[in-house]
Amino acid sequence: MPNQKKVALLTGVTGQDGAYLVELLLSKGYEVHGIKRRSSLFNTDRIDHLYQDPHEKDVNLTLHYGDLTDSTNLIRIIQQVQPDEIYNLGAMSHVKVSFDTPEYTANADGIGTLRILEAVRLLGLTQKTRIYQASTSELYGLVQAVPQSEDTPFYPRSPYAVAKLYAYWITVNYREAYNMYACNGILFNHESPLRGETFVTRKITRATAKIAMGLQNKLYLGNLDAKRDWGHAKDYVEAMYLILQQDQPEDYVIATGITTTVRDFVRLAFNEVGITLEFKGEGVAEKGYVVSCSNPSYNVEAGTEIVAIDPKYYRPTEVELLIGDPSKAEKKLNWKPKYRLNELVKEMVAADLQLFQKEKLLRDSGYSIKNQYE
Ligand code: NDP
Ligand code: GDR
Repeated sequence: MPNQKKVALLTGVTGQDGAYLVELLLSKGYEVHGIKRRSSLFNTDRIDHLYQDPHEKDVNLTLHYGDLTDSTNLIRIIQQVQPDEIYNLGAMSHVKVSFDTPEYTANADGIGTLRILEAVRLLGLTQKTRIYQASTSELYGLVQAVPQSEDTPFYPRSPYAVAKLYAYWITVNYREAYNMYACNGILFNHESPLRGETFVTRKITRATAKIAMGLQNKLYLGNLDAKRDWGHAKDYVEAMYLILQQDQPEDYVIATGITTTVRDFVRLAFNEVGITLEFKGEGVAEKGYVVSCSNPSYNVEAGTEIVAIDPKYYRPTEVELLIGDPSKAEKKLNWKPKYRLNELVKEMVAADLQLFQKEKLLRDSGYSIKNQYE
């Protein structure tokens, strides 16, 4: 019997979106291949629950070592896997860090996308393999118009966004030049309990849990005025899948259409543990004080300063306002986000409270615990 299963190849399989997308594709009966980087520590935490022993029969998830900066490696894997669909999620995805590593970011996020497209072309797979490119609302950068749609001009504001701009256009160019099914999903910020710890939402929900449990004193943040259109990663990987199932390859904005400040995200998170916060002062001097704590098990006293600004988290050039217009996706993909922001925050805080139970037990039993701040 020939293998009827669709075959998908993911870069960035160990990241937040990779984990949710693998789960979705396995549930749809795909054979899934993922590219992971070699690292000195295990880096498959987010997908370990989906891991299958390669010695077993009917294995549907296979991991390959690789890197977006290595074309020969990509060509070999794509040749071996012969994917029906490639989801290019791999990237140096932290905007602030891209100012520290601009050349590497350009290589992995920009040229890495070219390497995937070229590999598919060189291997003669242009009519077989569909390609999803993880484009981003960071492309809009300095506000030109709101809400931002597929027609809004781009004005990138970081080495990350500039690299992703190249990736966006090379994807469009290969679609037009070689008649490839290659699409950009222009995704606005999406979060989850699996979100990397140094992105602002997860940094906030982790700190909320740790402060409530007495494991941390203060949360240091940068620009509290930035506004983001935050959705749930689970909803957004559905959109990625749908983008590759259409008759025609097109680019889509994926967003909720609602924007919120970082400051309000902080308030929402602390509300989850019964702490009401008030912000005093402006800019660098701005501080968040506990007004009241209604949860006796946490006992965080009124008047305590638990949020403060550290200018080291400011970016040389900031993206102040993002709010997406998802109407094309709603109409053509029949996609709508299922999660609201308050549900997302609730899920993230609950997961982090759970995560730090072990740490609290250890601390309460006299063991010293390591702190990881960012
Ligand atoms: P993560 O940072 O969680 O994951 C990034 C993934 O890329 C990780 O698996 C990482 O591997 C891998 N990676 C990094 N560098 C390389 C490289 N040189 N070669 C191969 N793999 C590499 O990001 P998300 O899951 O949140 O995002 C997925 C994609 O979507 C990214 O491209 C991101 O830029 C983009 N995006 C994300 C949005 C969001 O809000 N989450 C919004 C719009 C776009 P490792 O685990 O080893 O570090
Ligand atoms: P972003 O996400 O840059 O939008 O990129 P991030 O969560 O890092 O920042 C969002 C906003 O919060 C402000 N901010 C802080 N950010 C971080 N990380 N840490 C802080 O302490 C802090 N204080 C305030 C930032 O200045 C910013 O305005 C994410 C990534 O997933 C990208 O890969 C993706 O393309 C975009 O979302 C859409």
